[in-house]
Amino acid sequence: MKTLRYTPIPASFYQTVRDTLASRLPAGALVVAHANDVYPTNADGVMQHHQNADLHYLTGIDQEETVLLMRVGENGQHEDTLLLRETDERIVIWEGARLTQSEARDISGIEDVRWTREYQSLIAEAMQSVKYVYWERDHHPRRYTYVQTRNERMFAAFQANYPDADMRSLYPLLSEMRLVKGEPELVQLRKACKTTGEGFAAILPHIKPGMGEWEMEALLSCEYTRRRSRKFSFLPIIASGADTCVLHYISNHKVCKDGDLILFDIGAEYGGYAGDMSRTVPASGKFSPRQKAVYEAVLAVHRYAASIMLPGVRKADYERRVRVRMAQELVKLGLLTAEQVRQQADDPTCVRKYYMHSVSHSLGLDVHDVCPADPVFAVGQVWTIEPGIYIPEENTGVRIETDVLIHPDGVEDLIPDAPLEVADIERLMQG
Ligand SMILES: [Mn+2]
Repeated sequence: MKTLRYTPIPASFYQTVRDTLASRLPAGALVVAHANDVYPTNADGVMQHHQNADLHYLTGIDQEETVLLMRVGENGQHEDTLLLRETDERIVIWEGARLTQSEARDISGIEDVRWTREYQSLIAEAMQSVKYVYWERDHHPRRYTYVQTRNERMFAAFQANYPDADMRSLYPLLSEMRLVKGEPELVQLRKACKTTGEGFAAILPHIKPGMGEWEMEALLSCEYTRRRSRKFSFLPIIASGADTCVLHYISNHKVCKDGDLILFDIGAEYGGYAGDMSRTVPASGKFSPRQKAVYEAVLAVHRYAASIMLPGVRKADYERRVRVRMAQELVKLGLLTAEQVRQQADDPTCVRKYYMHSVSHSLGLDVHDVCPADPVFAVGQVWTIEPGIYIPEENTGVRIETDVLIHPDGVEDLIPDAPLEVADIERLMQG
């Protein structure tokens, strides 16, 4: 595809996704999903476009102002229409090529591709026979924003025009579908994860005391971009010294010092899919005995978590068991007393003093991907595993994070190229 940096998923996958969605919708349903807006900065500036994940999942089209309309009939039959931003010579000269109708057809597998100016008339025509309207909504449990998305704005405009329409959300269905990854999605995710780990391993030998966190960010950006990633999958955290204990540190402005730990929480995107990895390394290339003890404790908890992430396990129970394991390590490190832990034997929430986040989130088109209220692990799901111990009084924070795919008998590490063991990290940094 001449306009894409990445190799796209075959159109047959998106056709299957739409078939599955339609088979779960009642006859008489209309599906509406809009692209995300291009967000403004100031003056005539804009941010890099980031596609709506549901629209990407249903069509593969990564372009602003795109709309998917699906009309569902009996027995899961469906007629799909894709609306594209009309391209013209002026747009080609100033912004570069946009998808032609035939390119969009090839990517999405949708035969009926039109320009967006037909949107209102197509909606009006559909509404003569439609019984239910399933709109793209985002009900992620941790979503919080003042900004109205394009889908929300179009939803409000639609409701003003059709106040009696039976409006429903696509979110429950799509989040259930997106949680289990299809084979073609795994190709993209593997590439995102491989890029994330390989890029990190490539810069590790160059890290020395006196280096700026921003310089490490620059090296990583180079390694990711040359592997055809279009951006970091989230703002990279490169935190040295005391800031290893700041969970969402992103200013990356300090110079790392001899004796510091450096915590990387980084990811490359590929084809819209996100990698997400954390590693903690000593600036000097050698862990101090205490740093090594904390590191080994986090690694032990990481191994334990990976060993109990099995199909059929409730995530809430998994998180609780990881806290039980973490409590043992915190006692060994002298951070909690055995007595404190004994009082909360079933669920030692006292670990939150040093380990305050959860251990896993799902991963896919979004870094914190779709997640039902009470998820149960299943084959084909992709999760992070990221325990951490943060001791501000010692300027010591360690997080170790891998991305894993759940198989029937256990998990597969999707980032095998980034070192995990103390000896491997030290060898790579000193070599
Ligand atoms: Mn993560």
